[in-house]
Amino acid sequence: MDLPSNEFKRQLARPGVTHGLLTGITDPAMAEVLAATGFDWLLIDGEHAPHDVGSIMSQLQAVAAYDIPVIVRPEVGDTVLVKRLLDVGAQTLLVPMVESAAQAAQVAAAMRYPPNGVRGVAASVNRAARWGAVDGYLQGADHEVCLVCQIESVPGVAAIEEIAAVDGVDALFVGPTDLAASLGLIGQARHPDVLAAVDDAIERIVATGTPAGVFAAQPDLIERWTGLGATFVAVGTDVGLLRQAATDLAAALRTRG
Ligand code: 3PY
Ligand code: MG
Repeated sequence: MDLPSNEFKRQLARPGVTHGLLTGITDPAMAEVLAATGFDWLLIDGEHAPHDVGSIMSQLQAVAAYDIPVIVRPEVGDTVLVKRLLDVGAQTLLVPMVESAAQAAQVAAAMRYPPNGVRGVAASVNRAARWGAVDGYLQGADHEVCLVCQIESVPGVAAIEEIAAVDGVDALFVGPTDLAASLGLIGQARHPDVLAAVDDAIERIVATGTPAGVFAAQPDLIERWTGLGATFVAVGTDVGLLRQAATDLAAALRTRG
């Protein structure tokens, strides 16, 4: 069989804006429910959700039946963890808190086989190669991986141009929540100084010619940051959407008496 194409990487190369959802509920059924709702991509959140490599594989398997690409966010861009996630079939990784070109280069190397990188080789026993059924997996895998570095701290913002220039970095994604904390404004992601810092980060990423993404869960912020050139936007989380819908329903029932 053919090596699975990385549709998220193809989306990045096309003009236009894509919208995705974060999933932090670890059950495979949750990813499957979201896969059929019409979004352009899903992001499995291994940074903040209680995931392990096995539960991430189960969500990837559930979503594989649907026509939607998946990004996986590991808790850290550790070389061994990156290898394990790629081996279970993740193709796009969103690595949190990248703050230097050296850090980005380490993750880029972890995602590619020698001589391009340092990824360990075991194609016949991993899901990425469909347990050995994919022809030419080892030769083609480097072309289908996609690295998105998350910019979400003052040092990360300062290093945007250097990080974007690293070979193997495909896109940068701005995290307003952690950036607010790094600016001394924890919990105030809508503070004018935070919004201005996100504006600046997006404009500078766009100026490098690298695709820019951002987390923006409110319509005005989606408009603001796509207006500055962000082309892939995480617009919500499963927990947030579920909680809001349940809270609204309960409130509506209470007002009926
Ligand atoms: C942040 O805003 O810090 C994020 O990580 C968004 O996903
Ligand atoms: Mg963050």
